Amino acid sequence: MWRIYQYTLCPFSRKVRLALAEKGVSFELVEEFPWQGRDGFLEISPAGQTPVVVWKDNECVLCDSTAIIEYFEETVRESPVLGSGPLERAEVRRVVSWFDQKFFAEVGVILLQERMYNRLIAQQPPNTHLLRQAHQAIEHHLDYIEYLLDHRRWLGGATFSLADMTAAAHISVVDYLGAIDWKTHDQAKQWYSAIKSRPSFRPFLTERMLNLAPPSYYEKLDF
Ligand SMILES: N[C@@H](CCC(=O)N[C@@H](CS)C(=O)NCC(=O)O)C(=O)O
Repeated sequence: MWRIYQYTLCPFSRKVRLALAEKGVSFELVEEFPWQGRDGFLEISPAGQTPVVVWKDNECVLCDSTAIIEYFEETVRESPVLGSGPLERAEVRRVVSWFDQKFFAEVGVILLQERMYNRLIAQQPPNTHLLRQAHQAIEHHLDYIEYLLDHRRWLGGATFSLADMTAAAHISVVDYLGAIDWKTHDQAKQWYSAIKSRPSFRPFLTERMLNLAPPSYYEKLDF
């Protein structure tokens, strides 16, 4: 059985969990908080980052969400997540990179730092200036999702793909932290609602970070 070292609000771990579940790969979860810098964890993760995916007694160790998913895409033929042709795969990878890099830098990492880490670990008040910037950036990203959905059925093209899983993974963490105003983004809301209903996504609705509750609408399919 594969094991995923992760914590519930890590968007990159959510992305890997979604992709593996969609491909029908079974796994168990090991809770790992990267900021603790645990010795045993640094042995399998040189960068000290989650997620890490491990087979049995570290016979096979995979790090970095993109490298992990590419490995499973190459070794498990069922339910490809990157798309079918080279052009489609290039577009899926572009959207994945948009959310892993741009969205995470402008929104995700700020909210995780200010609303999770500062509150639970550093016990400091959040930086309201940074939070305001992140909230403004969320609006642009939701607009961009709606722009893509004006032109195609799913974010990466005609079929549900890793582009949708990655975007939903990042958005779900920010949604858990109460930062999304869905009222002004109906099209993005419909897209996210469809992903929330998938069996691969369901575990996220009920998982909780200790001492940090999500808003009440977070777990609702009709929110
Ligand atoms: N490029 C990595 C990024 C992973 C990442 O940034 N993970 C965060 C948790 S969400 C982490 O471990 N941060 C701790 C650190 O960077 O020291 C991936 O795609 O897996």
